[in-house]
Amino acid sequence: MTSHGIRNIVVLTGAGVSAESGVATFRGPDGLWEGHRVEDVATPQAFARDPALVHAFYDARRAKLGTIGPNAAHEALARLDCEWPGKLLLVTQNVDDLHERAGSKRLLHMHGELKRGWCLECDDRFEWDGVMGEGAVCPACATPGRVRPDIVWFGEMPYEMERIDEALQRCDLFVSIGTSGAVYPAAGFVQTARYCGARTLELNLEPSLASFLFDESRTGRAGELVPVWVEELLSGAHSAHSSPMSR
Ligand code: BJW
Repeated sequence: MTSHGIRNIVVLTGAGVSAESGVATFRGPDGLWEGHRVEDVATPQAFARDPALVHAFYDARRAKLGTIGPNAAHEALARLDCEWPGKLLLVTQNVDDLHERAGSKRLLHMHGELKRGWCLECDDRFEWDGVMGEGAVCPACATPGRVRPDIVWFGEMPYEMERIDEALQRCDLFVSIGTSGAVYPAAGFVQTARYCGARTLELNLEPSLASFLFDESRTGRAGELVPVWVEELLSGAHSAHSSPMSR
């Protein structure tokens, strides 16, 4: 066991962790893309109806990655990854690459990645940089026009659910950072972790839809809260474990 009996940690991040890097969140006041709700562009039906629109949405966001960088929250989580001696899994709902650019290694992208493509002709998945657009040619089978962003849209199964579920079942601490708790299955992770006996901590700009499910909620900017929490944890002073809490 490591500090205060915490050994296994699962961290879930959402759009709020990248907000201070200049990435728009989905459901805030700036949560629209050229007048479209995310639910209108992030579905297989939207892609079938208007592939040019959906490609434009993802091409614009992929292009933006080159103009932004990780912030203090990404860096603190990378420090935790490097220094935490127990098990750690960072599950991000984000499709940007800011966690890996900060240095996180024990990371998975449950909603896919902007910098990956998926060929609907041969089912191969591959790295993708730059514009994809409607005419993209699959690097594996050379078919044009059948490549889509490797992103998990509404109604599709998120990646690595089995691995995430196993990690949630064995974790001692579950921490949710910068997510509204509006989208399942990620919004249900806190319940799985609690049910399996983990302590639960939320770090968010404002109380989320799921705040009442957490042992402790701290409100503020991720760039400020996350480095403080990581320092507490690594120095053995983590309050979500050491202070008495009601459930
Ligand atoms: C800050 C901050 C700062 C701001 N510091 N904090 C009815 C009931 C229940 C479920 C369903 C239902 N009908 C359909 C469903 C299922 C559906 C779903 O949940 N829909 C809801 C809308 C109701 N889910 C799915 O379809 C998923 N698949 C699925 O369920 O498969 C079946 C299954 C069965 C059994 C097991 C497992 C699966 C797929 C969901 C795919 C989500 N895809 C998207 C878009 C693609 C990625 C992309 O284009 O980027 O993923 S939607 C969008 O929402 C994106 C995000 O990853 C996701 C979550 O959003 P997030 O990250 O929480 O962002 P926001 O904007 O909502 O919140 C930001 C937060 O940060 C806010 O709280 C701010 O306050 C805070 N913040 N600045 C700290 N500086």
